[in-house]
Amino acid sequence: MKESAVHTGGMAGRGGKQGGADADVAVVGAGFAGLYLAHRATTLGLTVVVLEAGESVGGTWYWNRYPGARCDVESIDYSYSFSEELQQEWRWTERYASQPEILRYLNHVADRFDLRRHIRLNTRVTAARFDEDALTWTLTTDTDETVTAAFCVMATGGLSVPNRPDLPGLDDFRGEWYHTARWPAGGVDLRGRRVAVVGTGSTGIQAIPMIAREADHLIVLQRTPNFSVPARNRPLSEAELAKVKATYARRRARGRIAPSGVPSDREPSPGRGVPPERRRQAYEAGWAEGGASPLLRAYSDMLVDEEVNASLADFVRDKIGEIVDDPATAAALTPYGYPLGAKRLCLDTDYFATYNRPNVELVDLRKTPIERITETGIQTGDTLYETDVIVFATGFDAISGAVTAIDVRGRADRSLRDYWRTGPRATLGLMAAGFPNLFLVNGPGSPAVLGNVLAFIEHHVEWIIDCIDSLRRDGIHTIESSEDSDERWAVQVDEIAAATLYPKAESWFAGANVPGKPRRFLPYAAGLHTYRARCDDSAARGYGADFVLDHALSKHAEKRP
Ligand code: N01
Repeated sequence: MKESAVHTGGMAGRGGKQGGADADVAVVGAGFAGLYLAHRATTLGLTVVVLEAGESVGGTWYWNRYPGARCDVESIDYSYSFSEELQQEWRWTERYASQPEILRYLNHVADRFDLRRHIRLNTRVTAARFDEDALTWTLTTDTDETVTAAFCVMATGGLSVPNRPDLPGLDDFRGEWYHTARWPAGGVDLRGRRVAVVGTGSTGIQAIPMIAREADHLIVLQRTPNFSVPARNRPLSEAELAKVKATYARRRARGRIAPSGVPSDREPSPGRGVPPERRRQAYEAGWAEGGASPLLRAYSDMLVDEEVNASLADFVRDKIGEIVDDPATAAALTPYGYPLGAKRLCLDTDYFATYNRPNVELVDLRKTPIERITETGIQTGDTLYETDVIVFATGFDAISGAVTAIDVRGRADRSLRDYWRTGPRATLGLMAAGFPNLFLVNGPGSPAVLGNVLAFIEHHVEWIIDCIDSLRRDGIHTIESSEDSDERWAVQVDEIAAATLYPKAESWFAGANVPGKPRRFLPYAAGLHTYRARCDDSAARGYGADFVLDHALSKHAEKRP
């Protein structure tokens, strides 16, 4: 067993109720959230241990190294805003940063703020158990190391547990297969090889054009066609960056109160009643500009009004027809049956044009589903597609999957997996009943993934650490939600979603992509601005309106002689 680091200072070091713990705060995950948690906590004098399964910091940007991986929110916004010095000194090279560049940035942050001393790499947390006597969390890891802390924060990422389809015969496959979220660090040489990609979500749509350039032959196996719009990625000029940096703080402040966490210069008005020709002009301008926001925010009612949404969906369908040469392939690639944006809108570089290449073939799995994997390829209803490499771009057990992958036990041995069996729920998306002092970053019931995740992460980290700091100053040992408040919040999240077009798609937002996962729309869809105000109000009122404070301690104290 490795020796646990012993920290001084903070709550643990001051010999309070939770004084025997290794740290005040244990953090699971060293991605964007985990790094900022470590920084924010230590700045306030708390001690922190961050446990990370990967061999480097980076979280999702460490694991997702597939060809073409890059962010789909502009780099200047998809980055930390907490440090003016950091945002002034870092230079993003492209409008949408690539995975290697984002990983370099995260490593820079770890060094710049001296965070590595709090982080244990190559350490996967397998279980977390609340000790009702000591009022501490004990985290067990795959290295046999244990860490105890007064507070535990799950910074495990909303998209970190790969969803690999359970296809019969995969073990017999004599070629190689990879999930995009576990792409080998050294890359995969696809030159001269036959490659099959399963899945056409954001990941597949980024990877397919890159793989097509390298592979001898590429077969794309598509179950559901997706809406995708041009990213129009490009290098960022010095002049452009200087302009952003001159007023960066103001831009960030606007992002913090924007519904999607992405700052916008204009407030859209409703599209209903706008003549079709004017709408089309707006869409043409958005298509030319590139990115999701110019189209999704062309009108304020885009995600609530079916008719307005259909006008944009038709526009994108027409574009697909114009780009793809073969009419049958274009038809197979054209999405129908769900509103645009109800699944996350994909951004691409040459995705649809890739199907004009002679070495690329599209298989429509709605007509002939995959039956099995054979020794040499993929067998659908009528054809065996022989291949050397299979790439699964099949997504994630999203939002709740990384937390339930850990055996989390709260009061009276309550299992989080069991508690969430009928659907993940957590008050304000931050805490689940029976799990005192356990916080979730971007958990179910928070905006989670509906916009600029960086803005959501920074908000959660600040709220959580400020909460811990406030409890510490007030001498409160535990905070937790109740089943009633979890359910009330989940109902509110459902009601908000029901007023939008989101539930009209079968998506991972509601767990639809993982067989057996309970269906419940997980993200809070009323926007970051509303959510932030609600969380701030809870804090301003001392947390007691939403959470139970010190309950464990008093209950425990009553039992004491
Ligand atoms: O996953 P997805 P993703 N047989 O679930 C198909 C973020 N992200 O990794 O739609 C055949 O969207 C599935 O088909 P269907 C971003 O938030 C961000 O692409 O279920 N096919 C679908 O086509 C994104 O939304 C960036 O019918 C199967 C695909 O696999 C989220 O990650 C980049 C199948 C999965 O699509 C997830 O995107 C990339 C099966 N058994 C990703 N199972 C950035 O730019 C699944 N599929 C930041």
